[in-house]
Amino acid sequence: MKTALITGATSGIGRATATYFAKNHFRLILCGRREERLAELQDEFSPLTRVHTLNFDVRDKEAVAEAIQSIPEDLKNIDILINNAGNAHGLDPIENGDVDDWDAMLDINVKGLLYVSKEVIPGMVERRSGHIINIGSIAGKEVYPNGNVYCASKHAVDAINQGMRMDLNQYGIRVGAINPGLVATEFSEVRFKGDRERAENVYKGYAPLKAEDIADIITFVVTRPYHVNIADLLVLPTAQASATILHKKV
Ligand code: NDP
Ligand code: 8X3
Repeated sequence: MKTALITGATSGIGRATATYFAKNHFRLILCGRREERLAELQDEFSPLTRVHTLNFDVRDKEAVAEAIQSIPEDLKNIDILINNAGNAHGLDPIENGDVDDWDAMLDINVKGLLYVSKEVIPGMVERRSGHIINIGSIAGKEVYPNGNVYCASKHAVDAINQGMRMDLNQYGIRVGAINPGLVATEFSEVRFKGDRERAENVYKGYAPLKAEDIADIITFVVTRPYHVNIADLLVLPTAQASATILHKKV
């Protein structure tokens, strides 16, 4: 049975992916900062599979290394890495951007993804096997007004995904990105710093993707035969045609 490590498993796409993987009896290493949610996941999935939780902030290099090195022996051979932890912070024109928001997006979405990968990849290289899924975004394919630094962070994920695939090709490690459009999760609540009304408005007037839609696709991707690597997927709600074209019913 495969072992999967999911970052950002406490909410949204990561949590839904954990649910799909648990139903498929993948062994799970679930990561996030919110300890009580990790405890809930442990209780929920333990009847289905082996679950281990890791509580760390992906921005903290030492904490990432310590947490991943502490993984129990029977789970150390990670077959699947889902680099999912991330968020947008703010939606401001560049001239009004908050430097702390910029730091958060670059430190979490880009550097955090790298820190986790740095700890997991050597084992995959040694075993000549593994599958890495990087969660990018339509914001990594297009830039939209006020998206500036979030878009930059997801364009970086796109580049890292391509670079990882090239460098790890010789070891038989599969690397691919899933790039969603609008998915109704806690994403907008984080982006708008707890402003629920503004966050809910993002998903009103059309049918956004659900976290489960992306989890279903991730599960499909990681269950293909070994010779199949789904390298790069853009997944949009039907109402969305691009980063800026969204058909809302008013
Ligand atoms: P959520 O806000 O629901 O989930 C984000 C997850 O990331 C949480 O589990 C959170 O856990 C974790 N996380 C955030 N910051 C940190 C940190 N510093 N250290 C460790 N974990 C962290 O959003 P989504 O599920 O929507 O987002 C998941 C991924 O999907 C992100 O990379 C996002 O950019 C991407 N995405 C989302 C889209 C959307 O429309 N929702 C569209 C395209 C891409 P905790 O707070 O417990 O640490
Ligand atoms: C999340 C989707 O359009 O808010 O990456 O950037 S969007």
